[in-house]
Amino acid sequence: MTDGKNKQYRARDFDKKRKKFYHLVMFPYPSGDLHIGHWYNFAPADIYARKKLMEGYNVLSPIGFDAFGLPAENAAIKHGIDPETWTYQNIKRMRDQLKSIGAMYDWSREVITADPSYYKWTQWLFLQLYKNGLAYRAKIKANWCPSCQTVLANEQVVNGECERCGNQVAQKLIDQWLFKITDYADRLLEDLDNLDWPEKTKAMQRNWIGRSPGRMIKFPIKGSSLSLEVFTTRPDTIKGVTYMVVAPEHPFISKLKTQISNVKVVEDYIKKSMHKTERERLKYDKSGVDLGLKAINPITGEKLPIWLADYVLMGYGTGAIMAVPAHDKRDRQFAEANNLPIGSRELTDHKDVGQEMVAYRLRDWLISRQRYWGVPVPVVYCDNCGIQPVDEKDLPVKLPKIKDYLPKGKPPLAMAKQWVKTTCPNCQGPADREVETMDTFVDSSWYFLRYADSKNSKVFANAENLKYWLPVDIYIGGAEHSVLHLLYARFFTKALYDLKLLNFDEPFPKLRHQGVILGTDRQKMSKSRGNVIDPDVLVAKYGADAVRLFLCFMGPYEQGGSWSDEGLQGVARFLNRVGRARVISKSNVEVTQLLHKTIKKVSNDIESLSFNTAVSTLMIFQNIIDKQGISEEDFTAYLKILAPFAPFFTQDLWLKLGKKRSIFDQDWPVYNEKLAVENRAKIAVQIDGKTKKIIDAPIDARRFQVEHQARQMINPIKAKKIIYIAGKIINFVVS
Ligand code: ANZ
Ligand code: ZN
Repeated sequence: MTDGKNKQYRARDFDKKRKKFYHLVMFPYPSGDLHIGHWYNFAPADIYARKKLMEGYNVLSPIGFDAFGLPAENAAIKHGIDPETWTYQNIKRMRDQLKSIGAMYDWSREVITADPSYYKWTQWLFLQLYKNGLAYRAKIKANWCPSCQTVLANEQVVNGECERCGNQVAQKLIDQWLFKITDYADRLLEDLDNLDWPEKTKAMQRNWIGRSPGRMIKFPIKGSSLSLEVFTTRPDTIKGVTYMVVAPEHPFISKLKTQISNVKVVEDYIKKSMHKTERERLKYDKSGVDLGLKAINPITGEKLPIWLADYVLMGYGTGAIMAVPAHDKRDRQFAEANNLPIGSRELTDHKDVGQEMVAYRLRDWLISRQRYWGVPVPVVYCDNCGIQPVDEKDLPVKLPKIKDYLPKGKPPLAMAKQWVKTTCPNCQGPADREVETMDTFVDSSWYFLRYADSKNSKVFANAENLKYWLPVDIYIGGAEHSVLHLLYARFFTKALYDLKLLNFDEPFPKLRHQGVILGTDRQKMSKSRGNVIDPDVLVAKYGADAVRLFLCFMGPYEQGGSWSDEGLQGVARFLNRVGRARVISKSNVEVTQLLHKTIKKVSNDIESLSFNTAVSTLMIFQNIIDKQGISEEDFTAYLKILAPFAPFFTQDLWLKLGKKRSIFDQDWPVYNEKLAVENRAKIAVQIDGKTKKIIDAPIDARRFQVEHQARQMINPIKAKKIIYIAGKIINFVVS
C-alpha cells in the first residue's frame, strides 16, 4: 500500500480540481535506526495527512533525509567505512522502516541532502547569499576542540567541554564563513506575532534574538581625543556611575596601549580570558584590572576609572559599559570585590543623553565546519583576486573521495591535494578551493522548498511549483528544533524572498510539536535505563496499526505520554473487535446517532491533533456496536474515520467487504448535524471529595473515558478508589 511504486499518494502539481495541502514532518537524520521518537512524530502526523486526503485535498506529504553531518564521519574514523557508504546504507534501511509506519509519503519526491543533485542547489543558494552580501568571511573567536581539531558551535559545547569527546574547549580566532542573520533580527522578531506556533516556541525565538532597546552614550577619555562608547538600558542612572568597564577584546585597548601603566598585568588578564568560553565568562568571577585611565561623565564631569573585565562581552552592545553599583547587582558585586565606590542612587531625567541604540543577543550564523562530510563551500582562493565564487555553471563542487577523515588542524579536505588545485574563475590563474564545508543546518534551511520540485536540475525549484505548494500548511516536529532549525529556515525564506526567489517570507505559518514518549517507568527513554521501546519488534508482533493507535491513545499529542505494553495490547484488542463487528441489516437509531457524533468528534479532534480523544471516541463507539450490531452503511462510514489511524487494517476490511480500490480514495464521511448534537456535561474532577478541575464531557460518557480525560489534568498517583457519578462527578479517593 505504501511502497514506492504506488502512485496513490503522489501529490499532483497544479491540480485544478483540488485545493493543495502541504503537510510536512521534520526529515530525519539517517542514523540507521528509526526509533519510537520518529514514529511519534510521523505516525500521528500521517493521520492528519490522510484525513486531509480523504477530505479532497491534493496533499503533499514528502519525506527525505538530512544526510550530512558528523556521525557518518565519526563512524568512518572509527570503523574505516566511507561516510557516503555508511550514510546510504542507513538510508536504505530507514526507508524500509519508514514504510512500515504506513505513512502516505510521496516517495517520488524524496530528497537526500548529501546527493550532489541536492547540494548543487545548497551551493547555488550560498552563492546567492554571498553575491548579495549575506555570506561573508571574518576572523572570529570560535570554540575550538583541541582533540577533535575542529571548531564547535556553541550548542556543541556543554559545560565548557566538547559535546563529542568531553575535552576542554578553547577559544581561537580563525577565519570563518558566516551568514548575516543579524540583518534580519527585527523582521524575524516582528513576524513571530503572525505565526500560529506554540507560544513557548515563539518565546524562545524572541529570547534568542534578544532585542534590547537602550542608548549609546559617549564618555570622553581624559588626556585623549578618544571617547568610550557604552550601551545602557538605564541612561537615567548616569549620575550613579562610579567606574567604566571594557571587554578584553575591545579595540580601545590597543589604541591606548601607550597610556596604560600596567601593560603586563593587562596582557596577562587578556590572555587568560581569551581561553574562557563565553559561558565560563558569564559565570562571573568578578575579576578585572584597572587600566589606570580615566573617563569623564558627560553629565556630572566626574572622573571615572576605566577597568578591564571579562564579564563584559565584546559581542553585545558596544563591548563597554558604565557601571552603576547602586542600581545594578553585578556592578555592585564587582565594586565590592575590587574596592570601588558604590555611588548614589540618584536618577536623572537626562533620558535623552547619548543616542538611541538597540542591542541584540542574536549573532551572525557561523556556518563553517572544518570537517569532511558536508557541502563544500563553493569558493576559491586566488593569489591575484582573493576570494572568488565558483561559476554557477560549474556547480556542484563535488566532495572528493578521501582516505583520512581526521582533522589535523586543517580540515580533511585540505588533504585532497588534486581536488584543491583549481583555476580562478576570474583570472584563470591557479587557485585553491575552499576546504571548509557548511553546517548541516544550511541543508535543512531550504529542503521544504525542494520538495515542491525535487527532481529539477535547472533550478532549485521551479517558481510555479513553489507558488503552488508553499508555504507549508502544517509543520510537525520536535520542540528541540524550536530555535536553530526553525530560525535558520525563517531567515533563508526571508532572504530568498528579498532576492525575489520566493513570493512568501514565512515558511511555516502553522507549527506544532509532538510531545515526548517516556518509558513504562515514566522516565526518559535511554539505553542505560533499559527502557527503550523498539518499534520494529512491536510492529512485527502487533502490526503497525496497533502501534499507530497506541501512540495516539497514549496521551495528548503535544504533551506525550508514557509507554505501556498493556495499552498497546488494549488497542490491538480493539482492532480485533472492529474486525469481528456484527453487520446487520439496519442499525438502530442509537447507533446511527452515536455514529454521527463520533464522526463529528473524530473529525474535530484530528483537526486539532487531539488524537487521544479521537481514539477513545472510536472505542466508545465500538463498545456500543459490540452490543447492538451495525448496518453495512454505518459500518462503512465508521471504517472510513478509522482508516487514517489504522490504514493497513481498514484497507483489508474494506476489500473483504467487497469494496473496490482503496479506502483512501473515499470521501471523508459527513455527519448529519441533527444526529450529531451532543449533550455535554460539566464534570467535577475531585481528589478526596475536593474539586480540582472541571472537565467537559458528553453526558453519556463512559466511566473509563471520563477517567482517562481526568487523569490528563490531575495526577492521582495512588487512587484507592474511583467514584463516578455519571455526568456529574469523578472522585479519586487517595487517602
Ligand atoms: C547601566 C545600568 C544600570 C545597566 C542599571 C543596567 C542596570 P540587557 O537588558 O540585557 O540589554 N551591558 C551592556 N553591554 C554589555 C556587555 N557587552 N556585557 C555585559 N553587560 C553589558 O542589559 C543591558 C545592560 O547590560 C546595560 O545597561 C549595561 O548595564 C549592561 F541599573 O548600563 B546597564
Ligand atoms: Zn584570480
